[in-house]
Amino acid sequence: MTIDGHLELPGYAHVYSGKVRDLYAPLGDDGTPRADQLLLVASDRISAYDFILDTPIPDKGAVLTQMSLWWFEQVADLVPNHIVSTEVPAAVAGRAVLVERLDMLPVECVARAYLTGGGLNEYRSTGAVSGIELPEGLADGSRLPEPIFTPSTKAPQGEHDEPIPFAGVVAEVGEALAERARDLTVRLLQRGNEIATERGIVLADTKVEFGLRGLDLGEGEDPGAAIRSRGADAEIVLADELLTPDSSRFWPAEQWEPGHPQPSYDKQFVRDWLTSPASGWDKTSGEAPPSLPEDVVEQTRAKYVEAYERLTGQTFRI
Ligand code: PZK
Repeated sequence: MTIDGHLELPGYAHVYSGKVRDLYAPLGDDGTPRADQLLLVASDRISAYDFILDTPIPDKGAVLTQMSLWWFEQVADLVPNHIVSTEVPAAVAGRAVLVERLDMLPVECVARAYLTGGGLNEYRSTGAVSGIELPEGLADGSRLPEPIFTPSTKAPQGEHDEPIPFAGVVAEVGEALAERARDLTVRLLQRGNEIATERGIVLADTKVEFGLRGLDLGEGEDPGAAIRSRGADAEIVLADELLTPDSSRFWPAEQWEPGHPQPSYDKQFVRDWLTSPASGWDKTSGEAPPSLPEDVVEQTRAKYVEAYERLTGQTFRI
């Protein structure tokens, strides 16, 4: 471990760390970072109430990585993906993938099949979400008549993404690419729910990341300008993770009941303990949350493994 918390991986240069994942660039024969590939490493870190907890959930990174890989296969007929290889250093075995380096679209592609969170707030104040008029009388957790595209900005680390209308995506990437990203995002969530709901999991919403293959950026060229002018001629590729509990709200299908916030499939034990008197923590205090007790860690690990096993029908092995 380095002082700033990421792993020291021989043959790789650390590029960037998100809240729960790290990016590395493989070094080429000349010892410099390759421009065409990245190593995406999922950690066992977990967030709750906008904090990264100091207690890891063992195997979370591996479960979510294997789940993404499985989902990529389930949607391979809809869109190509960025995976190059699952052969990775032993230190990150099972929780890292080697991926094709793409030119990422500068927007968050979000689809919602059920109404909750920020979408519900928008609906309550305007009757619409992302400019899409919805029927009256919807409640927290209601299933939408059909999944909708509700994009947001890509906020810098530590800031929150802001919802934008579809026209904002068009302004960033051009109309043809905006329409492709919208249609793909909605189809991915639809496919996800066709599979997940019959296996006991509702995917309320999801955030997906797309990149472009073959944009062929010139030296010093502005990527945004290149995407707007030539993006529609490039190939759109699914990147990052797909339909995991970190990118999507997972709800237990059996307990789904509109009219109140739905329990989280994966994080409910963590939330319940953190907001119970046992934790001694006040989520409005601004203080960092306390470490999790062993039983909460173990129950939460079991939920991630259960989600993987229910979805894939495969036994999780590290
Ligand atoms: C890329 N992120 C988000 C993910 C982090 C940050 N295939 C790609 N090509 C180029 N860039 C990215 C990807 C992917 N995936 C993804 N940022 C850039 C991210 C994981 C860990 F720290």
